[in-house]
Amino acid sequence: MFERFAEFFLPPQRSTVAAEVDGLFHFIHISGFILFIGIVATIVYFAIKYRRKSEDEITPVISHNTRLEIAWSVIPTIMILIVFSWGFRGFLNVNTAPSDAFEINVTGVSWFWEFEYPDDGIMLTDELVVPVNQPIKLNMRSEDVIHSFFVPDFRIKKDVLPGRNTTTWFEATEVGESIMFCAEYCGTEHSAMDATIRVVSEEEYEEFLEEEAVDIEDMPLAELGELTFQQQGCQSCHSVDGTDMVGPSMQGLYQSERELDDGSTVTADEDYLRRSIVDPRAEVTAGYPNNMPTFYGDRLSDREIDALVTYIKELQ
Ligand code: HEC
Ligand SMILES: [Cu+2]
Repeated sequence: MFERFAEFFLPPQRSTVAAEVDGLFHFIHISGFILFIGIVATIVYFAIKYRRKSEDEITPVISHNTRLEIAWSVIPTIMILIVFSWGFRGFLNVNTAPSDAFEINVTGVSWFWEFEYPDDGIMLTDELVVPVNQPIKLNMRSEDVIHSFFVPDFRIKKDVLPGRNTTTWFEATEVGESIMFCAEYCGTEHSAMDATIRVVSEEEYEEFLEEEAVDIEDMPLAELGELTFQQQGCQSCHSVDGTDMVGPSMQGLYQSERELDDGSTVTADEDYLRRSIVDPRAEVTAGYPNNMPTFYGDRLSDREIDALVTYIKELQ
């Protein structure tokens, strides 16, 4: 019964800390509700009982009531101490990852998330794949502004800051998909800054690692370009079907005349495409904000950049 009641108000409990967080939430919620009813009922009762009954009625002088004063000091103090110790225990629990946790690096970029598996050389953007019943520690930082990593099903939320590392952790308790999103308003595409967390069994996780570790050296350039385009979050700002997003669409870009914000024009040849990726702030297309991330030059290999250029050229 209580479980049903809990899930009526809150998302499913899918991590080891969820039940404790919810317990405290319901304690505060229900005791607040009981107090509210009690206080309102007392107000109504007193208003009726002690209403002015005649013109010359005089109120008796009562200076204090010791028993009542002790009661209304001690009871709330006890309740606050319960909430404090319960909350503090939860706070420590949520902030201290178990020492055997598996680590994943998370980077918030306006407006997508990157999940990097340092030991396996895997980088994902639109989903995070993790094994069930295994503590996962997230080392998080932001590439630009303040973002916030929020997974309602796991009851975790932590700010992700530029120039500083923050961490959080979770242990998923069932196989399935949960949604995570940015909970700090961070600009135009903030509402699209989400990702799926796919919790899989131990065996499926092994399979996932094998699949992801595809030999990129053997991949045809255009295919690698498409993969890189998705894995590097390009698609969160650029469409490939002509739709205008934060940045211009990549469709039909190759060989077109681009007008820059200093009034000059250039032809979008291979070299321009490459320059736009490795040094995006040098030439800014008119009518668009100058906010493409500048890290791609360092991050991508020459082959990956060639692959992106090949892929964009084919989007006619
Ligand atoms: C945060 C949003 C964002 C991301 C992520 C992003 N870009 Fe951009 N990009 C822009 C914006 C805005 C412009 C237009 C302003 C400018 O020229 O810098 C642009 C311009 C470009 C241009 C030149 C387009 C033109 O009209 O001449 C190319 C090519 C490009 N981006 C490719 C990429 C690739 C490839 C990636 C991924 C590796 C990527 N971008 C990631 C926002 C982004
Ligand atoms: Cu954000």
